[in-house]
Amino acid sequence: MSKKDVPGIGEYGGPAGGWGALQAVAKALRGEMSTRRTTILMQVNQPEGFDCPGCAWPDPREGSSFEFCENGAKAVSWEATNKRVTPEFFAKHSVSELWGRDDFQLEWEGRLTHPMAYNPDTDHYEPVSWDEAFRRIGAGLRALPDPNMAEFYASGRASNEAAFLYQLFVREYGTNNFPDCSNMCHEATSVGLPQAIGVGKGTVTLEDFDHCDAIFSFGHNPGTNHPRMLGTLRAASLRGAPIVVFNPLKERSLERFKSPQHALEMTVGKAVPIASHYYQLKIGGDAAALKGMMKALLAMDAALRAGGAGGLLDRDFIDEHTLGFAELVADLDATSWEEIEQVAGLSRASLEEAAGIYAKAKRVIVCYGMGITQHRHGTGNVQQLMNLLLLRGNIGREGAGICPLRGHSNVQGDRTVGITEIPSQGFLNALERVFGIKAPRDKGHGAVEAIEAMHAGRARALVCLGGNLPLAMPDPQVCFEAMRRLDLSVHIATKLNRSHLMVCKNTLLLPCLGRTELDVQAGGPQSVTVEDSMSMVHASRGTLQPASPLLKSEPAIVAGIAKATLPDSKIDWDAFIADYNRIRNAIEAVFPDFDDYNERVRVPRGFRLDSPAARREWRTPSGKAHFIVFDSQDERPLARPDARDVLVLATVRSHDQYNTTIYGKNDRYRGITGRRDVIFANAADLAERGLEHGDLVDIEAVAAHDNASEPRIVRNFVAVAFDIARGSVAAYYPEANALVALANFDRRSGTPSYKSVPVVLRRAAGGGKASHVDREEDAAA
Ligand SMILES: Nc1nc2c(c(=O)[nH]1)N[C@H]1C(S)=C(S)[C@@H](COP(=O)(O)OP(=O)(O)OC[C@H]3O[C@@H](n4cnc5c(=O)[nH]c(N)nc54)[C@H](O)[C@@H]3O)O[C@H]1N2
Ligand SMILES: Nc1nc2c(c(=O)[nH]1)N[C@H]1C(S)=C(S)[C@@H](COP(=O)(O)OP(=O)(O)OC[C@H]3O[C@@H](n4cnc5c(=O)[nH]c(N)nc54)[C@H](O)[C@@H]3O)O[C@H]1N2
Ligand SMILES: [Mo]
Repeated sequence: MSKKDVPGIGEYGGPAGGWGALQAVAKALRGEMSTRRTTILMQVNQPEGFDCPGCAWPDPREGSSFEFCENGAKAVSWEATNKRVTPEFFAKHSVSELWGRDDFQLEWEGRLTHPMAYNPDTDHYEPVSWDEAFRRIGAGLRALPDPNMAEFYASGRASNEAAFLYQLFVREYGTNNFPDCSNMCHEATSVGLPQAIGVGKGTVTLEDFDHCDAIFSFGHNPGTNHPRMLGTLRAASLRGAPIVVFNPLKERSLERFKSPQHALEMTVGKAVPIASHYYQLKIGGDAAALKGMMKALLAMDAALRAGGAGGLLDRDFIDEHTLGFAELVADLDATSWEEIEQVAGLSRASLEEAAGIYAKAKRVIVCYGMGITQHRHGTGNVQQLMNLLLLRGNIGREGAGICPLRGHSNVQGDRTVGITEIPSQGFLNALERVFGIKAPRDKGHGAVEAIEAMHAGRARALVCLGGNLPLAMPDPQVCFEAMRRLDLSVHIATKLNRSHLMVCKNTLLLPCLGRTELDVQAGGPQSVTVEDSMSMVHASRGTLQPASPLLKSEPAIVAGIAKATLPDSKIDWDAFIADYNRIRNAIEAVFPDFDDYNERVRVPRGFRLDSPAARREWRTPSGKAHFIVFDSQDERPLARPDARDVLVLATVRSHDQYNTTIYGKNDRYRGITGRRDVIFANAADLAERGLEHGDLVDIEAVAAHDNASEPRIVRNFVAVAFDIARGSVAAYYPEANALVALANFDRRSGTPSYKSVPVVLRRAAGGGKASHVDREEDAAA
């Protein structure tokens, strides 16, 4: 069957960006906002405006006055929509009825307007006053015999101010149970990098991209997930800097890009190529590929030195700044090329070629995303990237360093201000000193542990500062049940999502202001602050009239819960809410890096938090940077020993989604229209199984150590022949989450192995081909 014969599946011939992106912006806006409100797009990522609630890519220091992208426009219009979910809506629709709708339809209904409480007798959400909502939450939390029986989730949109107050309240209440979206995302970075270089964040600035001689990109899809990065990659490509991509899928935005910000390119010009080299390694092949590159480097270095020339490793840097080089060399010597080629799915010649590009470049930046972290050995993967950089001293100097592409727009800031289940003792001491509270010292729960505790009845209450926890986590079978077993669940949210429908005895839904909206408190209009992927902290101030007069800001809701839960609190919550400058002063009192916070954040574009590693100061116990050996090269998942014809599945994002938020059912750059029930596979892998493009297939997970009582199967997905490495398949998150076992995560960081699920494909029980497609539901483009 040819591609065009399957409904909703075709071929996208163009570059990333281009007119398609502009059309998509126009369409997203038409669908959601009045014309008056669309002018707010002019304020996205401007010094006087608000931070885009999309990705965490930084804003340029100067220049572009129109810093938003297609997917930023979708994120903004989705929040600034004219549609409303009112008490009348909930009176009309029971929770059971709403459960029958899909995730797209739930959020599409619009913004929440009123605090609501679930009534189990009627199966409806009913309006409550804020005071009553806070009273119920306070009573529920106080009723627990142990504060460690409550879980406090945070998604990465919350501002520094909201997140700081949240952790302050929770620690005064008495627990470090902070499952957060970082646990599912860059935790492998937060754990892996401090061991290697003493900080858990990236070390480069946006300006470094202007000076680097080569960029290596591992496992991220910028055209969809951080589109403003394409402008940066485009500039590097035009300068002639090689861009070397390691990705099992051919992602269009990594191949070529037509910038909507450049008129000539749009009208007559050609698209700019992005990748100079595109290596389609197997899913789970990164550690092997990196070991291959490093092995090749060592060989080249030895050959040069044998010939009397200086080598190509930075020996001075290695001697002065690092430990562990000899162990790394021993590990690379012990790793055979056969193994490397087999696991990576790349030839020795191509890895030597990549190593040659690396060796030739004086200054190298390595960028990476979820294709690196969401594996059984995600932490090990991150550390291999760092090893590669350390070999030539590619850190702590202009144009060189590591660049993790962070997820949510303020996920990095939330961590900085204390959302973590493993707080340092120094930080807890500071909280005690500044606020006179007694901070809990035990390690708290991360996301996997929180779900396990809820499922086992050890945790009885859950508060969610945003997000969609049970949909974002693996194993919906377990997560959904865990939610329903609680005594108290509280959701602070902008829009209705499925987690709100997993109700328990006492469930409250609290509507909050979004980034785009005016936040007026007793002391006047307030700004909040956020930190981007490159540690730049800046202010964000919304300007739109709130979606409902009843909305409260996230900091105000946290303060309301705190006052109702802790009548003897040592903290003056009302003073914090009247003027957020006071929250920032408190942050400054706890974290020395934030000195003069209120002054420095008023400068357009804000200030950069110090990164010692970027100055070659290593805050590790030894005071050195560390090469860290990963004594396998196999990050691939373990399949059940009896499983045959196993493929490795990565769950990925489409172009029309923001995590569990589905804007529409298209994935333009991958040629998909109006559907999400697809699995991308290599045509040869399909043929080997007697399948072809367009067939309906069932996908069964066959992970080892999975103790599911029922087989994990999703049914009737459409097989799509795609340019993807042999042995690798991909499907969308969250639809494919039913295949991911909660037990399969990186033991070092707790990050679920969303990108490495061993699966088998079978013709669907009923057989057949893809037929219809849900066209009416593609709200975006
Ligand atoms: N519009 C939009 N923007 C977003 C988001 C969104 O959903 N929508 N989400 C935000 C969040 S929270 C995050 S964390 C980021 C996510 O941004 P990304 O990290 O780009 O996220 P994914 O879509 O999961 O894509 C991962 C990429 O990894 C590749 N990959 C899969 N397995 C492997 C592997 O084993 N090795 C390698 N080298 N590559 C692999 C896939 O082919 C894909 O191109 O984006 C943020 N920005
Ligand atoms: N299979 C698979 N699963 C994954 C991943 C994957 O690649 N594959 N990626 C993982 C990653 S990287 C992440 S970060 C997680 C994401 O997990 P989460 O952060 O929990 O999920 P989101 O989908 O971003 O949350 C969306 C909801 O946030 C609420 N919201 C939106 N804006 C605001 C706001 O301003 N304030 C408040 N209070 N609420 C708001 C809305 O109600 C919306 O429904 O998912 C993880 N899950
Ligand atoms: Mo993320």
